[in-house]
Amino acid sequence: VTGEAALPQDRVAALAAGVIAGDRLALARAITLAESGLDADRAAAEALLERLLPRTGGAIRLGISGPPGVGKSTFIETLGLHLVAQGRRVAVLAVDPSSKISGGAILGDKTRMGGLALAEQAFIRPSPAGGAAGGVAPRTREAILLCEAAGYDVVIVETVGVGQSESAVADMVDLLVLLIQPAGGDELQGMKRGILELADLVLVNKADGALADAARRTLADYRHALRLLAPAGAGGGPLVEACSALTGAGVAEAWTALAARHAALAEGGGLAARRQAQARRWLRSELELGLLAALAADPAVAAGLKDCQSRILAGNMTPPAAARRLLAAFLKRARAPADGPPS
Ligand SMILES: Nc1nc2c(ncn2[C@@H]2O[C@H](COP(=O)(O)OP(=O)(O)O)[C@@H](O)[C@H]2O)c(=O)[nH]1
Ligand SMILES: [Mg+2]
Repeated sequence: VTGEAALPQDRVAALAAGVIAGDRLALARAITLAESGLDADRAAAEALLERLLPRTGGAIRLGISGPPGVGKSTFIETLGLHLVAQGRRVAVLAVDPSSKISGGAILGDKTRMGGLALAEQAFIRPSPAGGAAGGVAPRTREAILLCEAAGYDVVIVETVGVGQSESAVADMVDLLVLLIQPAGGDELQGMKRGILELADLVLVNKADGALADAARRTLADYRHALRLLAPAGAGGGPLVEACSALTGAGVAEAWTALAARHAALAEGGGLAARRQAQARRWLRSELELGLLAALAADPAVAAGLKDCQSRILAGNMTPPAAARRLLAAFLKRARAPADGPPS
């Protein structure tokens, strides 16, 4: 018996049935369960995911990244409505970097995806980033799987371009779209090469009205720069296109290009390889997180930490020596389960 707080097996089964039936409320509950920090919820979430796993993997997983204000949410609204009109079912996981409370950005996104939010075949889920590295919620990978089990065939993850967010989101999606602003060439200088190399599609957004000319120039600049980075025929760097999320111009074309890339990846075996590599890194990162949490919760480590810190500050001990001592205390306890409480 594993504690009374755990979600009973029949409730997990009911939740799984709701998700499979495409019930959006059940899906929302399942994601909440996956995001919960409670141990009992974690066990239930894992039981739920285990049931649903055979039904996952069928979606095109799309990451949308770019700096705040570039038009990510507007783009997702326009693209999402286009996809829904084609009969697709679209799930959006919008990671809000700013709000752990019910902050304004989520509200802003809701209004910017107002049309999509009303669509029967769409599901929009804002998630607080919760201080996770890269502005991606820690359980976003599980949320993607849950959306797939619920029958969504396109899952879009919106994230904000702050530091490592591109690599974090690139590691959980099939294709990454990087939105950029129409701007002068000096902006390009500051753009990290690594970010461009992660992207499958670089989209100059806001190619409309007064910004149309600037967008054309930016498009040419990026195409030129990327040709230098990834010479033609060398496995292909990202495509570079322009669009207007506001007017919709170029959005359907962007989707056509993305879908073609996805199909080519799937046919050539690249998609399976990419997802397997992601799963391996996911396992390692879960191990690291679990180990760090166990370390932080360990009373022997906690007891030794203060002492070590003051020795380091007093100049009597080096950080590596302190870390080794604390780890030794931790591992000693871990190897002697009889000392600890029964698990
Ligand atoms: N002119 C123009 N404005 C846009 C376009 N896309 C988004 N915007 C505006 O840019 C602002 C930020 O958009 P939003 O989608 O919230 O950006 P996000 O922070 O990247 O999600 C809003 O005022 C949008 O109306 C576009 O294609 N053209
Ligand atoms: Mg947004």
